[in-house]
This record gives sequence, C-alpha cells and structure tokens, in this order.
Amino acid sequence: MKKICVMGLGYIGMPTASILATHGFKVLGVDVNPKIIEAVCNGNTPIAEPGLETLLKTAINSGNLRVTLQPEPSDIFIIAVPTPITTEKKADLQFVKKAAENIVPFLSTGNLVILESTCPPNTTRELLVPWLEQSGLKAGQEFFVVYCPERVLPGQILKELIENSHIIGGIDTSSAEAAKRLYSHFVEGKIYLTDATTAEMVKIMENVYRDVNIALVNELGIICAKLGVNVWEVIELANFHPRVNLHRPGPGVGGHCIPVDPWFIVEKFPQEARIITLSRTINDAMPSYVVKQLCKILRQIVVNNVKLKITILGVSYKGNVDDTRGSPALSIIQALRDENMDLAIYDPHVRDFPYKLSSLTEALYDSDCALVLADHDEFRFLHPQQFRELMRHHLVFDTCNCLKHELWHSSGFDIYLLGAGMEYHDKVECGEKQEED
Ligand code: SAJ
Repeated sequence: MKKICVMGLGYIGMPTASILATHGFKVLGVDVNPKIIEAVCNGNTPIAEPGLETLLKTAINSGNLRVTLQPEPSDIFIIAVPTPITTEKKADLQFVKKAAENIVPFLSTGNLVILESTCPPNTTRELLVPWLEQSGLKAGQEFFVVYCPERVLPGQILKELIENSHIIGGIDTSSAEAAKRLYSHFVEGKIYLTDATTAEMVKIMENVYRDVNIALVNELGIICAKLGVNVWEVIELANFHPRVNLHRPGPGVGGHCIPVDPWFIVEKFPQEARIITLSRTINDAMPSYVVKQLCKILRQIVVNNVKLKITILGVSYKGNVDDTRGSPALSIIQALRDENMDLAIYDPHVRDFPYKLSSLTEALYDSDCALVLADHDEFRFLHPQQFRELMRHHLVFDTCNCLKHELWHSSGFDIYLLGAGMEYHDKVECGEKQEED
C-alpha cells in the first residue's frame, strides 16, 4: 500500500489524512506546530468539525495514521497549508514554500506531489515546480506534480471531501492521471482532469463568484433598507425565478477563504479585476454599516450619555462553526468599544476568542439591545421570554435573519433586521397579518 505524507494538519489536512488512513493508506501527518501533534497523539483534534474526532480516532487506532513534525520518504506528498494574504493584500506563500523545501530531501523518482492550498494562478508551474526541482529531479519526467484544490465547506468537510467533484490540474497528463488514481480510492463525486493553471483559476473563481454575489445582495440590502422594503422578502421572491440565485446579505464576509482569495486575482490583474475589487470593498464595509445602523437603533433609548450594554450573539465567521478567523464580529466589537459601549458576548460554538465570552444569562443581564451576528441553529430556538426578563430594553438587531421575528414581536420586542430599514419593527406584525390572510 502506498505511503502518503500530508503536509499541514489544519482544516483540510487533518480530515484528508484521516480519510486516506481509513481507506487503507499508510499516512504520515506532518505539522510544524508541536501543539497540534501533541493534541492528535492524545486523541484530540484542535478543529471542531462534525465527525472529525471519531474519524481521527479510528485512523489512529487502525495504525495507518501517524503524526509528526518532519516528513519521511513517501510515495505521495500532499500540501495542505494556509495561504493567507499580507497586509498589502498580496498572497503570502511562505508556508507552501516551506512545505516544498521540507519535502525536497525526501523526494524520489516516481513520487507524486499534490498542492491543495488555494494559490494565485501559475503558482504550481512557476513556483512549486522550481522549489521541488531543488531536489535535482525533473518534474514531469522523474516525479509528478498536480494542483488539486480543496473545495469543501467548513461544517461539511468530511461529507464534501468524499461527495464533491474534484478538479485535478496536472503539470502534464501523467501527473493528472497519477493523482486521479489516488483520489478515486475515496472520492464518490466526479473527477475532472485539466492543467494546473486552469485548476488554480477554477478554485479562485468559485470563491470570487461567492464574494461578488454576496456583495451584490449586501448592496441591494442597503438600498432596500433606504427604500423601506425587506431585502430578504425580495430575495425569496426573486429566487423563484428559474435563473436567479441571489445570496444572503450579512454583517460581512469572514473566514480564511472568501475574503482572501479574490485578492490573488487582484494582485496579478489590478486593472482588469474591477468587479472583484469593488465587491471586496463592499463586503469589507459591512461591519461599519452594521455599527451605524445599530447606533441609529439605539438613539431611541440613549439618555444623558448613560453607557449602553449590548449583547452580542454569535462571533464565529458564519453559523454553526467555531472558527472566528476574519469574522466580521471582530471589527464590529472593536468599533462598538470605540463607541464606548459595554459589550457582553455569547457564542455557543466558540471557545477561543480575543474578548471575554459570557453565558447567555450573564450576557443578557441588564442589556439594552441584542445584536445577532452569526446564524447558529441554536439561535433560531431562543425564547424571547428569557430575554425579556433579563434585558433592560427590549431591542433586537438581527443581521442574519435567523430569529422568528413574529414571535419576538409578539413578546414585546422591537425587532430590527439588516436590509429591511428602520421601520421594519412596525411591519413585522403586518407580515404576520398578511400570512394569516
Ligand atoms: N456569507 C454571506 N452570504 C452568503 C453566504 C456566505 O454573507 O450568502 C458569508 C458567511 O457568513 C461567511 C462568509 O460569507 O462570513 C464565507 O462563508 P461561506 O459559507 O460562503 O464560505 P467558507 O469560507 O466557509 O467556504 C468557502 C466555500 N466556497 C464556496 O462555496 C464557493 C468552500 O467550498 C471552499 O472550500 C472554502 O471557501 C475554501 O476553503 O476556499
């Protein structure tokens, strides 16, 4: 059975290594962070992803998965390391370079190297191949190289790793075919073969598509709010059209992919990438729009500069994940602190956060307004009665449209909704009446 070395045990590397090990491969998981290695050796996973802990334990117990700080000679090397952006919005490829350099001493004839990290176009051909050829071996002749982007959704990683289609971009046909043989062992979706640069563009364009579409609805939400109509209702009705698929507005675009990857195109094509750049600007401005709207809502209760307490519900970058990287909540919290507001933060998923987290009761006690920033499933079932008893004022600003607004309204709350204007709280009841009709 082939031996596979997975470089990087993060959100992609860890699940990939576990899946390969449970499909009979001998897998060595490598990470530069000793804490990750220690956690895995103790049977823990530092990543909260449904099903991963069990799968990882099965993989380790089978004897097919080992984890360590240094690679070893292997048949296949998979690079799944982060590719962030610098403060100047340029791709930071230092981790890919380091992983390639670590592989070089162990690379031998017939090996296959797979890059899965999201990278700017031409990274595989122009950077990875020369870095690997430091071994003295010739890519395409003595070893194989492909770019095979990870395209799985955090929260559904295990399912999507197996069920999604895979795009394999080879530096040549033999490389692509070699990678196809590997992925065929566990991928149930279709496998498409192409060249490396096309595969790089596929990956970036998928995330650009999402970013541009989110910017579009965020812009439409701001317009609808001014117009006094509810963007969520407009979207729902427009999406009945067979060729329309409007996304969801929100407090901003977070995570480590969608706010990052579009810059990989902008960096290389600044003149041409106009919609892409504008979309990034629109989405990045959403947190400050949320803060402005919140300040408008609070005007009705401000008396003599009394410090207001805001309860923040949800700080992860999206619903049902524990990940707060790039979360819009971070800049919203900072801006509200600058506005001299007292903040209490509750998130049932998040454990590590730069600001203090509270229990729900603690967060609601004497609060003037609840601000929903992530659409966790738990929030849909929150009961307004508990909020009523604990809060000083009964205001809620839902930026994700995840509460049952009629219920909150009938429990005496003034509900405000992102993309629906300041008068929305008067209309919630009307919406209820219309439904009854
Ligand atoms: N968001 C909106 N409105 C929407 C959808 C998302 O405001 O309609 C926000 C979310 O709240 C979040 C951000 O966008 O803050 C990103 O969330 P997401 O669910 O769109 O994406 P990620 O970052 O969790 O995962 C994306 C996925 N890409 C696509 O769906 C095209 C995933 O498949 C990729 O593998 C992943 O990026 C990646 O690693 O690149």
